[in-house]
Amino acid sequence: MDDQTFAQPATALRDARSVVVLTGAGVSAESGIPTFRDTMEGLWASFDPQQLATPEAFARDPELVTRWYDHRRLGCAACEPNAGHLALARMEREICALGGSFTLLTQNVDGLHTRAGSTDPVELHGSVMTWRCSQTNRPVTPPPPPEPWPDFPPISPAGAPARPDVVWFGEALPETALERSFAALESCDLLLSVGTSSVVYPAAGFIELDAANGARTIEVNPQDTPMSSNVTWALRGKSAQILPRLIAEAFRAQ
Ligand code: BJW
Repeated sequence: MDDQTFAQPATALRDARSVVVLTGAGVSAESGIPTFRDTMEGLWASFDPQQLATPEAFARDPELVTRWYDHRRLGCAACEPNAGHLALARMEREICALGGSFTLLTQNVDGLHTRAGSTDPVELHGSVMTWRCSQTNRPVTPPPPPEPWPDFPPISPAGAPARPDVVWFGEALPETALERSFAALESCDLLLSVGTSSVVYPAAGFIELDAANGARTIEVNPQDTPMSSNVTWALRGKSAQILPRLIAEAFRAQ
């Protein structure tokens, strides 16, 4: 991709007063975390993530579902943020230093944005690192990584199965996360959508919503998505390569 491809989106980023970034699993791919729709490997190769990430699967087979999530909890804890996460943390610092506002909305449950230095990202789909009682919703603390839960499903002090604090298909997103998202989207003049297949709602609708509000939009993804035809600029490639380049171009010393 030549420098010319970055010129317009980089200028838009530098001039934006209110920036929203929406991330998906692709941003963590180069940390070694498989994307949600990647084929699963090893023991989990025969399972479909879309079938496991549901309240129905947990009710039917809590042992299987909690084993899968604990496998992912320990996998995420063993991974490090990559250049894409670090670039987004820098983007926040640069925009805020210029007096602008910056909001990071993530569909990821891996906690890597916080570990990379992003301030208070909105975790739309929760976190695999925190767990709660499935009956009372009170937090239940998992063993520190790399220790797995001793039993599956883990049982909360209230005597009910514990579950990861993530949002499954058919469940409502956390109210405060939605409120913060819509408040940021309403006033935003630039939205970046990074590493998401744009098929899971409500996050998949954010690009259309912002485009309708007159914001400019940038998609960073190696592949087309159902939202690609709606974006102002599509930057095709891996986020760990594209984001550092975009930011270097936008915020290089004048
Ligand atoms: C790279 C890369 C690199 C690769 N660099 N990029 C409207 C229309 C139709 C359906 C619905 C609708 N509204 C709601 C629904 C139903 C449903 C839904 O959207 N279904 C669709 C599948 C059709 N939505 C819901 O159920 C939501 N709930 C809801 O709306 O509730 C309403 C309600 C209100 C009141 C009461 C009750 C209910 C909840 C959705 C929750 C989604 N949860 C999951 C699981 C979380 C836990 C877990 O991780 O296990 O979240 S599903 C899964 O998808 C996960 C992800 O966050 C999410 C998005 O996936 P993502 O991040 O985009 O990953 P991938 O794998 O799909 O894509 C990776 C991308 O990266 C690809 O594009 C690659 O090309 C790219 N990539 N390498 C950059 N290096």
